[in-house]
Amino acid sequence: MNADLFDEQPDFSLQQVCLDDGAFLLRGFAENMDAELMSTLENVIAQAPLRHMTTPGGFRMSVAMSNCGQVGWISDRNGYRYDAFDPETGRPWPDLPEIFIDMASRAATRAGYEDFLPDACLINCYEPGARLSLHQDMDERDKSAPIVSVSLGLSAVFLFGGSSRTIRPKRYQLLHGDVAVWGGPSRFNFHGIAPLLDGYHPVLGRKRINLTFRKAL
Ligand code: MD3
Ligand code: FE
Repeated sequence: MNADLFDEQPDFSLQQVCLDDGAFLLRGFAENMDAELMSTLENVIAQAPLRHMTTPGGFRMSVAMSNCGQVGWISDRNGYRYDAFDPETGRPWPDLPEIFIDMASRAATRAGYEDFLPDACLINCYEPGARLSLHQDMDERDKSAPIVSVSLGLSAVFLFGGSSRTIRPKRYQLLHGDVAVWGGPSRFNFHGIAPLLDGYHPVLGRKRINLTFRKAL
Protein backbone atom coordinates (compact mmCIF):
# COMPACT_ATOMS: atom_id res chain seq x y z
CA MET A 1 0.00 0.00 0.00
CA ASN A 2 1.03 3.55 -0.54
CA ALA A 3 1.44 5.00 2.97
CA ASP A 4 2.22 8.42 1.52
CA LEU A 5 -1.39 8.69 0.49
CA PHE A 6 -2.37 8.90 4.15
CA ASP A 7 0.38 11.37 5.07
CA GLU A 8 -1.01 13.98 2.73
CA GLN A 9 -2.21 17.08 4.52
CA PRO A 10 -5.60 18.36 3.48
CA ASP A 11 -5.62 21.67 1.68
CA PHE A 12 -6.47 24.28 4.31
CA SER A 13 -6.12 27.17 1.85
CA LEU A 14 -8.16 30.08 3.10
CA GLN A 15 -11.55 30.74 1.66
CA GLN A 16 -11.61 34.37 0.60
CA VAL A 17 -14.95 35.78 -0.42
CA CYS A 18 -15.36 39.11 -2.17
CA LEU A 19 -18.48 40.74 -0.67
CA ASP A 20 -18.48 43.95 -2.64
CA ASP A 21 -16.16 46.39 -4.36
CA GLY A 22 -13.17 46.45 -1.93
CA ALA A 23 -14.71 44.24 0.80
CA PHE A 24 -13.34 40.77 1.51
CA LEU A 25 -14.20 38.03 3.98
CA LEU A 26 -11.18 35.91 5.01
CA ARG A 27 -12.82 32.81 6.45
CA GLY A 28 -10.95 31.47 9.50
CA PHE A 29 -8.01 33.88 9.09
CA ALA A 30 -7.63 34.33 12.90
CA GLU A 31 -8.73 30.85 13.97
CA ASN A 32 -5.20 29.60 14.67
CA MET A 33 -4.50 32.53 17.03
CA ASP A 34 -7.85 32.73 18.83
CA ALA A 35 -6.48 31.77 22.26
CA GLU A 36 -3.76 34.42 22.07
CA LEU A 37 -6.23 37.07 20.89
CA MET A 38 -8.59 36.20 23.76
CA SER A 39 -5.95 36.27 26.53
CA THR A 40 -4.66 39.60 25.18
CA LEU A 41 -8.22 40.93 25.06
CA GLU A 42 -8.88 39.89 28.67
CA ASN A 43 -5.90 41.97 29.74
CA VAL A 44 -7.28 44.99 27.83
CA ILE A 45 -10.77 44.61 29.31
CA ALA A 46 -9.31 44.41 32.81
CA GLN A 47 -7.99 47.97 32.28
CA ALA A 48 -10.95 49.33 30.31
CA PRO A 49 -14.09 47.39 31.26
CA LEU A 50 -16.88 46.61 28.80
CA ARG A 51 -19.85 48.95 29.30
CA HIS A 52 -23.19 49.72 27.67
CA MET A 53 -22.95 53.20 26.18
CA THR A 54 -25.90 55.53 25.64
CA THR A 55 -26.98 56.68 22.19
CA PRO A 56 -27.38 60.43 21.56
CA GLY A 57 -31.14 59.71 21.66
CA GLY A 58 -30.83 58.36 25.21
CA PHE A 59 -31.10 54.61 24.56
CA ARG A 60 -28.84 52.03 26.22
CA MET A 61 -26.94 50.09 23.53
CA SER A 62 -27.48 46.32 23.73
CA VAL A 63 -23.86 45.74 22.69
CA ALA A 64 -21.27 46.24 25.48
CA MET A 65 -18.17 48.11 24.27
CA SER A 66 -14.64 49.08 25.13
CA ASN A 67 -11.56 50.25 23.20
CA CYS A 68 -7.82 50.14 22.97
CA GLY A 69 -5.48 52.32 20.97
CA GLN A 70 -4.62 56.02 20.75
CA VAL A 71 -8.31 56.88 20.66
CA GLY A 72 -11.54 55.01 21.36
CA TRP A 73 -15.04 55.30 19.91
CA ILE A 74 -17.60 56.54 22.41
CA SER A 75 -21.28 57.42 22.40
CA ASP A 76 -23.24 59.47 24.93
CA ARG A 77 -26.00 62.09 25.04
CA ASN A 78 -23.65 64.51 23.25
CA GLY A 79 -23.09 62.26 20.20
CA TYR A 80 -20.60 59.81 18.72
CA ARG A 81 -16.88 60.55 18.58
CA TYR A 82 -13.35 59.32 19.13
CA ASP A 83 -11.67 60.32 22.37
CA ALA A 84 -8.20 59.65 23.79
CA PHE A 85 -9.66 59.05 27.28
CA ASP A 86 -11.96 56.40 28.67
CA PRO A 87 -14.89 58.33 30.20
CA GLU A 88 -15.44 55.52 32.77
CA THR A 89 -11.92 55.55 34.20
CA GLY A 90 -10.63 58.98 33.14
CA ARG A 91 -7.47 57.24 31.90
CA PRO A 92 -6.14 56.89 28.35
CA TRP A 93 -7.36 53.73 26.60
CA PRO A 94 -4.99 50.74 26.89
CA ASP A 95 -2.35 50.51 24.14
CA LEU A 96 -3.17 48.54 21.00
CA PRO A 97 -1.47 45.18 21.61
CA GLU A 98 1.21 44.20 19.07
CA ILE A 99 -0.56 40.95 18.11
CA PHE A 100 -3.74 42.92 17.30
CA ILE A 101 -1.84 45.32 15.03
CA ASP A 102 0.03 42.46 13.39
CA MET A 103 -3.10 40.38 12.72
CA ALA A 104 -5.02 43.37 11.33
CA SER A 105 -2.22 44.52 9.05
CA ARG A 106 -1.62 40.99 7.71
CA ALA A 107 -5.34 40.63 6.94
CA ALA A 108 -5.40 44.02 5.19
CA THR A 109 -2.37 43.05 3.09
CA ARG A 110 -4.07 39.78 2.15
CA ALA A 111 -7.05 41.80 0.89
CA GLY A 112 -4.82 44.13 -1.11
CA TYR A 113 -4.42 47.02 1.33
CA GLU A 114 -0.68 47.41 2.03
CA ASP A 115 0.66 49.34 5.00
CA PHE A 116 -2.53 49.38 7.08
CA LEU A 117 -1.53 50.58 10.53
CA PRO A 118 -4.56 50.83 12.84
CA ASP A 119 -4.57 53.35 15.70
CA ALA A 120 -7.91 52.34 17.26
CA CYS A 121 -9.69 49.11 18.12
CA LEU A 122 -13.35 49.02 19.11
CA ILE A 123 -14.38 45.96 21.13
CA ASN A 124 -18.03 44.93 20.72
CA CYS A 125 -19.44 42.28 23.03
CA TYR A 126 -22.79 40.66 22.13
CA GLU A 127 -24.92 38.51 24.40
CA PRO A 128 -28.05 36.71 23.11
CA GLY A 129 -30.52 39.33 21.85
CA ALA A 130 -27.92 42.07 21.37
CA ARG A 131 -27.91 43.73 17.97
CA LEU A 132 -26.43 46.59 16.01
CA SER A 133 -28.91 48.41 13.83
CA LEU A 134 -28.08 49.46 10.28
CA HIS A 135 -25.56 52.31 10.22
CA GLN A 136 -22.56 53.76 8.38
CA ASP A 137 -19.10 54.24 9.91
CA MET A 138 -18.40 57.94 9.39
CA ASP A 139 -16.50 59.01 12.53
CA GLU A 140 -12.97 58.18 11.34
CA ARG A 141 -10.86 61.11 10.12
CA ASP A 142 -8.86 58.95 7.68
CA LYS A 143 -11.59 57.88 5.27
CA SER A 144 -9.17 56.23 2.84
CA ALA A 145 -8.00 53.46 5.21
CA PRO A 146 -9.89 50.17 5.32
CA ILE A 147 -11.53 48.73 8.45
CA VAL A 148 -10.53 45.23 9.58
CA SER A 149 -12.88 43.20 11.78
CA VAL A 150 -12.44 39.86 13.54
CA SER A 151 -15.32 37.77 14.88
CA LEU A 152 -14.90 35.55 17.94
CA GLY A 153 -17.31 33.26 19.77
CA LEU A 154 -20.95 32.74 18.76
CA SER A 155 -21.72 33.27 15.10
CA ALA A 156 -23.82 36.23 13.98
CA VAL A 157 -25.75 37.29 10.92
CA PHE A 158 -24.01 40.29 9.37
CA LEU A 159 -26.28 42.60 7.39
CA PHE A 160 -24.42 44.19 4.49
CA GLY A 161 -26.33 46.89 2.68
CA GLY A 162 -25.31 49.46 0.13
CA SER A 163 -24.59 53.17 -0.07
CA SER A 164 -28.23 54.02 0.63
CA ARG A 165 -30.45 52.79 3.47
CA THR A 166 -33.06 51.70 0.92
CA ILE A 167 -30.82 48.97 -0.55
CA ARG A 168 -31.91 45.69 1.05
CA PRO A 169 -28.97 44.20 3.00
CA LYS A 170 -27.44 40.85 2.07
CA ARG A 171 -26.97 38.44 4.97
CA TYR A 172 -23.67 36.72 5.78
CA GLN A 173 -22.94 34.37 8.67
CA LEU A 174 -19.78 35.49 10.53
CA LEU A 175 -18.05 32.63 12.37
CA HIS A 176 -15.41 32.39 15.08
CA GLY A 177 -12.05 33.33 13.55
CA ASP A 178 -13.46 35.05 10.45
CA VAL A 179 -11.76 38.29 9.50
CA ALA A 180 -13.27 40.85 7.15
CA VAL A 181 -11.60 43.78 5.43
CA TRP A 182 -13.80 46.68 4.38
CA GLY A 183 -12.24 49.24 2.07
CA GLY A 184 -12.70 51.05 -1.19
CA PRO A 185 -16.24 52.06 -2.16
CA SER A 186 -17.81 49.58 0.31
CA ARG A 187 -16.19 51.35 3.26
CA PHE A 188 -19.31 53.52 3.66
CA ASN A 189 -21.96 50.87 3.05
CA PHE A 190 -24.78 50.55 5.56
CA HIS A 191 -24.30 47.50 7.77
CA GLY A 192 -25.43 45.93 11.05
CA ILE A 193 -25.71 42.77 13.11
CA ALA A 194 -29.04 40.88 13.50
CA PRO A 195 -30.08 40.02 17.08
CA LEU A 196 -27.64 37.38 18.38
CA LEU A 197 -29.17 33.93 18.75
CA ASP A 198 -28.51 32.01 21.94
CA GLY A 199 -25.94 29.24 21.80
CA TYR A 200 -22.75 28.03 23.40
CA HIS A 201 -19.26 28.47 21.99
CA PRO A 202 -16.42 26.35 23.43
CA VAL A 203 -14.04 29.33 23.71
CA LEU A 204 -16.39 32.21 24.64
CA GLY A 205 -19.54 30.60 26.03
CA ARG A 206 -22.76 32.54 25.37
CA LYS A 207 -21.05 35.53 23.76
CA ARG A 208 -19.80 37.02 20.56
CA ILE A 209 -16.93 39.48 20.47
CA ASN A 210 -16.07 41.58 17.46
CA LEU A 211 -12.92 43.66 17.21
CA THR A 212 -12.78 46.42 14.60
CA PHE A 213 -9.44 47.94 13.72
CA ARG A 214 -9.43 51.39 12.28
CA LYS A 215 -7.25 54.30 11.35
CA ALA A 216 -9.28 56.94 13.16
CA LEU A 217 -6.78 59.81 13.29
C1 MD3 B 1 -18.82 47.31 6.57
N1 MD3 B 1 -19.46 46.33 14.08
O1 MD3 B 1 -18.49 48.53 15.26
S1 MD3 B 1 -17.94 44.49 12.09
C2 MD3 B 1 -19.09 48.69 14.17
O2 MD3 B 1 -19.81 42.85 14.28
C3 MD3 B 1 -19.68 47.51 13.52
O3 MD3 B 1 -19.71 44.36 15.81
C4 MD3 B 1 -20.09 45.11 13.63
O4 MD3 B 1 -20.34 47.65 12.55
C5 MD3 B 1 -19.84 44.03 14.62
O5 MD3 B 1 -19.20 49.77 13.61
C6 MD3 B 1 -19.66 44.71 12.26
C7 MD3 B 1 -17.82 44.59 10.41
C8 MD3 B 1 -17.81 45.93 9.79
C9 MD3 B 1 -17.23 47.03 10.38
C10 MD3 B 1 -17.19 48.22 9.69
C11 MD3 B 1 -17.72 48.33 8.42
C12 MD3 B 1 -18.35 46.03 8.55
C13 MD3 B 1 -18.30 47.21 7.84
C14 MD3 B 1 -17.65 49.52 7.66
C15 MD3 B 1 -18.17 49.57 6.40
C16 MD3 B 1 -18.77 48.46 5.85
FE1 FE C 1 -20.06 49.72 11.82
